[in-house]
Amino acid sequence: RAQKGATIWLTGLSASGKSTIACALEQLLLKAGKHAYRLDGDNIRFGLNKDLGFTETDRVENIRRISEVSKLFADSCSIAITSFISPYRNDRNKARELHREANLPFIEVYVDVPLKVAEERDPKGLYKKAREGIIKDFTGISAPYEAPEKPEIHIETDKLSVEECSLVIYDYLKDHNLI
Ligand code: GGZ
Repeated sequence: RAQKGATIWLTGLSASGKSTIACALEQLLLKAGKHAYRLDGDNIRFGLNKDLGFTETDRVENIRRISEVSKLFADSCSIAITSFISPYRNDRNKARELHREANLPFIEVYVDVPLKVAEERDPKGLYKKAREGIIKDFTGISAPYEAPEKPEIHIETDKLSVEECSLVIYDYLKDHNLI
């Protein structure tokens, strides 16, 4: 039987590990011969969404467009892996609803890390700049992050390795007959 599609929706703070886990998961899926495609800041925020910034209105629109695009990938029998902060519960629920209406699986993954740990990692120095007020509206510092209440998968990236995190998602897909 041909592969079904699905969207794996990663959500979490900056520096939580979303992109790294998305890459590792994509590799696992490709090695298993599955179609997978990552949507992230590099291919969305610099292209389709380059007109958008980080105000609440812009983030809502960012996530709305990504929801529609991921749905198209899932509909084309690919596994879409999105890695965006997606800080608002309402926007993630709308993405879920969009998939539900189209009868496409939607797996919300809460990439959970304590703010303190994300701030210590600070790979791009953005938290430091946010604390100094150089970057405004920074998620976790000066803009909200609404944690998922009932995600399909909850991973704590300060407790598991990248490989373990990606395997948790991969095993979930297998167990639910999605790959
Ligand atoms: C949060 C910001 C901001 C502000 C720039 N707030 O760690 P990164 O650098 O590589 O990932 C973050 C990315 C967040 O973009 P998203 O499209 O995922 O956000 S959202 O879902 O909320 O629309 C960070 C960088 O962009 N960045 N300014 N103010 N993150």
